[in-house]
Amino acid sequence: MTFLKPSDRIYVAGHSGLAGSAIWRALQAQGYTNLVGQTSSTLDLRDHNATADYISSQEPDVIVLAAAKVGGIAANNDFPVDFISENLRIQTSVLDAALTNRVNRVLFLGSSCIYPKLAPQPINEDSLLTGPLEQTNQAYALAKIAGIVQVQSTRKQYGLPWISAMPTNLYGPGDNFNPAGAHVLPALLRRFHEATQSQAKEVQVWGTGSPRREFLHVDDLAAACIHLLKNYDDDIALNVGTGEDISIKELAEMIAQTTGFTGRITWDTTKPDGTPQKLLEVSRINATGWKASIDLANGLKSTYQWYLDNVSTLRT
Ligand code: GFB
Repeated sequence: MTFLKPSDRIYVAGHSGLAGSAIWRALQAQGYTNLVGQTSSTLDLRDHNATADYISSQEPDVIVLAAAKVGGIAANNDFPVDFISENLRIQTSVLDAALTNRVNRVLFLGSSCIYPKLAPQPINEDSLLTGPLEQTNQAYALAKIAGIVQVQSTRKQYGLPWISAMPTNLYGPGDNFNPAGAHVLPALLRRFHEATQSQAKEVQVWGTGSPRREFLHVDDLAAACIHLLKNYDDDIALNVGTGEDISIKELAEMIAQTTGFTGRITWDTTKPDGTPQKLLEVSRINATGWKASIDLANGLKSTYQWYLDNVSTLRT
């Protein structure tokens, strides 16, 4: 069952972001060269009409919807209106236009933070919508859940083989290292790097350090997305993860070692911890033949090197 042909025109919405740029790179490396994409400055996906015009002009065979307004716990906590409004507009713009043009294959990216705050761990796909959400990112989570339900509804009402994936926390080249909006891994890489450079005696990390997080390198995610586009056709948004997690404290210690920081680590418990744990159960996707391959120690090293090579031109 192959849904992806080398000649297919593939629109990667969000192709300059963390996930989208990795998917673009992986598609090119696998010989898919009929790729189209627009940056947010040339096409505002929150604009329903502009998006409809673009998709009908490009007539893609496949759309990967990797565009979203994303951010770490602080950004989600501080700007919930932006996260729900912008993501709902981006999703309905792209998915409505994909339906109007009967785009045969759509892959929508969810996020592991959309599971219930206290879902049994590791989290099985069947846990979706079975309990209250984590307050700090409920707005974003509800937008993402709406996207998954719109994909499932299109399968039911129109019979189109659209699918969704549910990635865990992502990291890697092209990440957002801006302290205000960054996720924990890039935020700490930058903070520990700068502390080492300035020979600071201590680095303060948010929260208690006890929450646990699973980190998937974005090149692993990209390989999973292409694998699913080729082989998967069902309603469930398959979990995409490594199946392992670590505490924020262990992550901070790994990043201190990666960046050569030897000072003290202190904890700012006025900052939120967020979900205690969100480890994904990945037996379903593993059974389809995909497994994560980039371990966190090596992924951290290569991402730190990417940061050093690009720090002068980074999104700040
Ligand atoms: O990646 P992150 O910001 O978001 O991780 P979530 C937050 C965890 O890392 C919390 C701790 O326990 C924070 O207290 N942390 C420690 C820090 N130091 C820092 C720091 O300097 N910056 C940040 N950001 N965190 C997000 C959702 O949840 O997961 C998003 O809010 C998205 O919607 C993302 O889904 C994947 O992992 O808690």
